[in-house]
Amino acid sequence: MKLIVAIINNDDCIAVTSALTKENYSVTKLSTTGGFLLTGNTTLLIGSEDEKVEQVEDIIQYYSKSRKSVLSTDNSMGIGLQNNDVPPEVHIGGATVFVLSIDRMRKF
Ligand code: 2BA
Repeated sequence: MKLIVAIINNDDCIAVTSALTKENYSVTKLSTTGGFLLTGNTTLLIGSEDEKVEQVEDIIQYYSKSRKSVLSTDNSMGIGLQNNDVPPEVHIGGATVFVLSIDRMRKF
């Protein structure tokens, strides 16, 4: 059993979750914030059998698009934006996916 933790762009959330639920995966959606840009993103939790992890990753990859984000110099934004060494544009990957081994999953 694995727990897949996928950080995706808010704009891809509907497409990714729709595709996963269509394939009968259970998904929990968390509203999260990236620590660097301090802008909203979406974190999905997906419990999956080991042999289905690859299919879940393929779906996430297919529906997640990489983007460029222009950095604001507004000091009210994240601490990362106040660093003069930071380039004016950052590449945001389509999705960042962690796969964790789970001892067991139980539902009561
Ligand atoms: P943020 O932390 O807001 O990062 C947005 C983008 O800014 C990153 O895209 C990366 O291109 C750039 N970036 C992040 N930290 C940086 C730094 N210290 N210096 C220069 N540029 C930096 P992605 O790598 O595609 O990450 C997108 C989002 O995924 C991140 O949003 C964060 O919420 C999450 N994430 C990515 N890697 C992670 C990790 N190793 N652990 C936890 N969360 C991660």
